[in-house]
Amino acid sequence: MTLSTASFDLGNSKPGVAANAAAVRNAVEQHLERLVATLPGVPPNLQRAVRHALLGQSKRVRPVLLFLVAEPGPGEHRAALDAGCAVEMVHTASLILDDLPCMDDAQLRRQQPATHIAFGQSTAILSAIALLSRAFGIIAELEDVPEATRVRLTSILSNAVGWEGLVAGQELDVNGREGLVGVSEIEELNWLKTGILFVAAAEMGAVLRGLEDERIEAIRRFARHFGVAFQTADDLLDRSASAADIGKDVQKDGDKVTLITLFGTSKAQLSYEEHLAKAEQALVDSRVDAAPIRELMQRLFETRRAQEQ
Ligand code: GRG
Repeated sequence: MTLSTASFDLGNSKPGVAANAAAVRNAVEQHLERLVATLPGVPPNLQRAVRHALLGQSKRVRPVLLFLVAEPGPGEHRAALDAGCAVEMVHTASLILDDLPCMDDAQLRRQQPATHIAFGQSTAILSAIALLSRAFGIIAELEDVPEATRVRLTSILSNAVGWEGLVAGQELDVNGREGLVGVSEIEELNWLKTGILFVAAAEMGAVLRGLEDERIEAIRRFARHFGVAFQTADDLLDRSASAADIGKDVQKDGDKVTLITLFGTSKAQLSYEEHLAKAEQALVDSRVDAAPIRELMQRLFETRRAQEQ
């Protein structure tokens, strides 16, 4: 795929000055649009379904996180955006599948009808597979990134998605919740469903940037706590927010075992605060530029707090 005319405008960020989270989010949005603007040879209905799922209203947390950790120089924006958008494609594929009647049976996603509602189940499943495959194609084709790095990125993403990753989390969520009896089991599920892709995104940013192992480990720790806090906040919102507020079905957890159903809202809130504190410590340990990452987290969690009220 060639994108030779693409520009990578990050608004008011200057070379050598860390990008701010909002500008990166805009750049991600534009880049996603470019990646699926013209898809010659793709059946029009499938193309519409892919665009519907991918370009719906989203916070774009994972690609923004990847980019902020990567801190690319001006000539390196494209690779960081490509890699971030690949993670976003994987995430979108997981949302399409999660919403299907045989899984969460959701109607609304990203402020619009879920993909299977808009296009039918068969096209929804095919668009998820298409997005998942394209994600790995993008990583394989990253320009100006050494082959060894591309292989490493592929391995990180593949492990995060596969049978020890998102897929395992979904299996436990759909068919194994009754086996969850304590905080650690539920947090393991939250890790597999959400934390693991946060960690993959952040680690991919760190690998693209060429950070040494000890700092990559701190980044992984940061993203793990951030992701688990994010999932707990999501569970809290499922109980308290309206569908119109968050643009997806609520009360979907129903009888599912979560931190909240087992231990109540205040325990879940406490766990969320503890994970945020640990995320902050790991961020400091990683010695990446923390300011824009804190900005990303503040925006996310402030919006969530407002929606909970
Ligand atoms: C083969 C890719 C693939 C997945 C198969 C279906 C499945 C396994 C996993 C589903 C995992 C899942 C849906 C977890 C929920 C994670 C979560 C917190 C989603 C909401 O993320 P946000 O809030 O959404 O970042 P937006 O829409 O803002 O991007």
